[in-house]
Amino acid sequence: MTTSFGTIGVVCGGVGAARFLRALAGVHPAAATVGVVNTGDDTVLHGLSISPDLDTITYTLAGAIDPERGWGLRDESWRAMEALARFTAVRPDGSAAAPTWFNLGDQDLATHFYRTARLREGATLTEVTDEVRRAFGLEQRLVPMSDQRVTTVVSLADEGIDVSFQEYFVQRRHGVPVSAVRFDGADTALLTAAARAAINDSEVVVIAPSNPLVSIGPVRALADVDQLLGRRRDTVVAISPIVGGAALKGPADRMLVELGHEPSVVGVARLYAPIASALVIDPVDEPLAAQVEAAGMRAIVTPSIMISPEVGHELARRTLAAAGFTA
Ligand code: FO1
Repeated sequence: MTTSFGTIGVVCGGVGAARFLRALAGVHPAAATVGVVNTGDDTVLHGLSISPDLDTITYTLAGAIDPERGWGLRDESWRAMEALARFTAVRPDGSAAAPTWFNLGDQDLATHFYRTARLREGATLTEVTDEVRRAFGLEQRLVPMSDQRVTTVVSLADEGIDVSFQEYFVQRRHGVPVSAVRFDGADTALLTAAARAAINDSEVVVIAPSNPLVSIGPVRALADVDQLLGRRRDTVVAISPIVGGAALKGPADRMLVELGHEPSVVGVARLYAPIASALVIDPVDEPLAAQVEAAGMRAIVTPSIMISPEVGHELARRTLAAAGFTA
């Protein structure tokens, strides 16, 4: 067993990852944690560069997240969105101006204004993310998976069209069947140097309880990521986002089925076995532990629904211990 303040790298999507990072901060120094964050959900609306997963994690760690929604800022107002609605009546057919289906709160807009302006000045997303992190007073480091654009594209089974992730997730409330997912730009986009270091050099890498297909999938689609993780899989631990056959949040369970995977911890284990040696599963899934092991991963059984800080801390401790690391 190692006891140290070594760096923990966490491969992250949105809400589940944010809550895990918050829990991790209770058992490990925040400054020794690096989140490698999915940017496949990023979008441009009103000319603004929006990075939902980066912002969800930043706001959660800063204690500024809206606790009910799990995204956006608490005590938010929506005056800008209300004012935008005025223009939808006069918008000519075919114009995409003034979209109101994606809700941007008045304070949240400030983050997008800043990110957009800095990117236009030539800053990288890595630099801007660090500036936003410092503005919110976070000690954890957060790094985008890539400084180049990678776009998660979802093929809709019924409509027979391809849409961006947010058009699927928010506009259609992730309520329509999906026939395929792809990550445009992932074949040429580079893992950022900071993300590569977090994945390669951290003492432990945790794959957060995020959607394996559309949150962790875009990170894995970048060149080298699976090889880097696979080379050190003994110290890579994943936390299942599926508990009792259902997603803790979002459409992961339905997506797994629609894309040909089993919607259970066993399906998750089959996806992660090449890159991680252990899968943390909730006691409700203990009967499937042998199948997780048959899929090639050690099953670590511990409560994984972070209903209280204590449960979160124990989850974080057990996750690190699974890689031989004591917090
Ligand atoms: N999710 C919604 O369900 N509806 C929204 O209108 C919405 C707006 C939004 C604005 C900024 C932001 O950072 C996140 C937002 N989200 C919204 C959440 C976002 O779509 C999801 O968290 C992810 O992309 C999935 O991880």
